[in-house]
Amino acid sequence: MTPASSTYQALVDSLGARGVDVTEVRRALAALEIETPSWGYGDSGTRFAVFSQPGRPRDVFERVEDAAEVHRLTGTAPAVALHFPWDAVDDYGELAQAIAAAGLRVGAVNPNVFQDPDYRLGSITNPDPAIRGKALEHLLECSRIATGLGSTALSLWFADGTNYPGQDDLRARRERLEQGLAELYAGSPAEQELLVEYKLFEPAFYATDLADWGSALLLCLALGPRARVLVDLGHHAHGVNVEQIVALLIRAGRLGGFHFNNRKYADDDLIVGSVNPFELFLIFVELAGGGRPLPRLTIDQSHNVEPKLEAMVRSVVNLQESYVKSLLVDRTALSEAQLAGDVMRGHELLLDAYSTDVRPLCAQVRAELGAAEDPIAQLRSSGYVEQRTQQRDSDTTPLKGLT
Ligand SMILES: [Mn+2]
Repeated sequence: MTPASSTYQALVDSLGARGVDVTEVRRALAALEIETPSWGYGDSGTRFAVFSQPGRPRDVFERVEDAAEVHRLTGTAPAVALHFPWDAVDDYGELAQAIAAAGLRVGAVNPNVFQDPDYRLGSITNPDPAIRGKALEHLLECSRIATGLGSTALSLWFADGTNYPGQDDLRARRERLEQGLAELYAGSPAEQELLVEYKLFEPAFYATDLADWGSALLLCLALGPRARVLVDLGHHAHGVNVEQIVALLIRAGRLGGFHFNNRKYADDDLIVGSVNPFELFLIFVELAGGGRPLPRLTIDQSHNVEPKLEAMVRSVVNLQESYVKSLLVDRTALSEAQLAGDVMRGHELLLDAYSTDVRPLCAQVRAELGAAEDPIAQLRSSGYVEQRTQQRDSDTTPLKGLT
């Protein structure tokens, strides 16, 4: 017996003694699916600098290649979320083929209505109807691209908002938002989910048009059943209880998905679970205990000083571990403690699960999936990054897509 397998067996024995159905936990982890973002692989930066990394992908085809490597190592990242026009190509059939050949599928499609100079005062809330029309046309185009690529979700985030009191009429902006998205809803196919993401502030510093889960939920309720709220961990005020938002949205049947990342201050887009792993665990406790299938789970991060591929692998591994820990919560005992008003027992039951070292179990399941027992070590020893650096940084062939 190898040291790794003896550690695994010890964990299985101790979980069994606690009454955990280990087979069920392993099955659940094997079924976990995380979408990684194409935009998380390429160059990114802060407002102050972009630090290019050796071997970074230069177009969507190379970003897909890196996403496939993350899935190969972790076994849990079979879908890649795309962003347009960043991932725009002339031939979407060719892109679909490349994604399938890499063993992946397309996750959510993310339109971009925040970069064009026309959107200085907003996209679908802009006071100028012509600019609102342009934004709506891009959203509808992305809906068509999503359909063509076999994606079942359009993930919507709007940078819309105002910087000064009096800059625009708050109610008029809301009306424009509702009208524009109602047109998108009507113009998108029945199998396409519309995920509505909210964010407290930035780039708007006075009033963001979709600032919180309440404003997103009201919009979704007005639009219809396939409009659901997307929660991004970096988009709340400090101290906001995100797991409670998750519980409320699950209860309302309107939790559409997650953008995982972590933050210390604002929308920092750090590796998920790196700053506040306990919060991540508590979110999974709500997700796993909601009595519904998990919603769409996507990573939305920007890796600036850390190696991008390793950061993505670490993120998926952190999600695997957090999810497994949430499955270890003794729900029956928890419910009994809660009904009995036993405050400390209820809290202790969560700590029991959170404090369990689940790494051997995750390693075992990854191995069974044909992925890596230790994905980080395998990435480092495989030479993947070095090979891509050599190939990509010396290749002068014109690229097929936008960078
Ligand atoms: Mn996001």
